[in-house]
Amino acid sequence: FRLESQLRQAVERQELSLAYQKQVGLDGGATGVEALLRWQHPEQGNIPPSEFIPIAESNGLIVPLGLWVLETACQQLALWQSMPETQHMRVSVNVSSKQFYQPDFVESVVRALQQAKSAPTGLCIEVTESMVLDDLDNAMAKMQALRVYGIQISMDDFGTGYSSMAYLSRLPFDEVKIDKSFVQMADTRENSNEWIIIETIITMAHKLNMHVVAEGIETLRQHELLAAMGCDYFQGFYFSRPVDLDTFNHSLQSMR
Ligand code: G
Ligand code: G
Ligand code: MN
Ligand code: NA
Repeated sequence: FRLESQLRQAVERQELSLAYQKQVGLDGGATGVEALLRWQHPEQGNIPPSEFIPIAESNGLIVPLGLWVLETACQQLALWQSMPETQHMRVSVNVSSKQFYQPDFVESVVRALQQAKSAPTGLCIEVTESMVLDDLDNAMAKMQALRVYGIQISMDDFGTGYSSMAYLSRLPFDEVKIDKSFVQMADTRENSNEWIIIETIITMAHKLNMHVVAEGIETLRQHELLAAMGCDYFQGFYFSRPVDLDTFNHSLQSMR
């Protein structure tokens, strides 16, 4: 209960921040970032999202928190878009089911983009399969509305659900993110069957005109195998951990 009331005040007290984890293309250059919410608690230090996001989901706080994430990410996106070196950088934002199914979700995303004066094509919304399956028709309508604005949609944690394959072909995703558990499982066994599945996912996604991001890349071997299989973008500790904004901007500069 204490954590809950403290979370309520976290936005005003400026205890929330976004960490950014870069995504890279085949040449190793940064193509975008995933924004990940962080809570710096005054006494307890950094509380992981796995602890406070479920609380926020159960009491509805996720809606204002999620809005803060969107607004902050869009402001940062506008800054990157205003500089020639980073003008094509894409920012991916995670949303929760409760947030996504708010009747005014699409409007709130568009408003955040407009207020920040950022181009919608630089924003990607990450949704999970289980979220979409909660209310398929409603989800479809929201995804189509987002796409009218040029906002991208990613299916996060792909491979962990039950009916991923069937729904992927029916829903207007721009991107599939192969879940890190899959990438890591695949690396633990020689000639692992998981690699066959990953390769199949990549082939299928490409045929559906979606690009593929592999997350949870921790080793050179994983990167090389996935690149050889035609994966388009890569994310994971091998390239960078999620870092604060200053660290991220510095890493971009030092790459030049
Ligand atoms: O770095 P990592 O520990 O950040 O994130 C753990 C989990 O928390 C991930 O599943 C991620 O999707 C989720 N998460 C991180 N940031 C956000 C956010 O801003 N909104 C929502 N809904 N989930 C987030
Ligand atoms: O569920 P979602 O994909 O949004 O979560 C992203 C989560 O994955 C974050 O908690 C992030 O810190 C974590 N993550 C990112 N790269 C790696 C990695 O290479 N290895 C592991 N174990 N976790 C990672
Ligand atoms: Mn994600
Ligand atoms: Na994921």
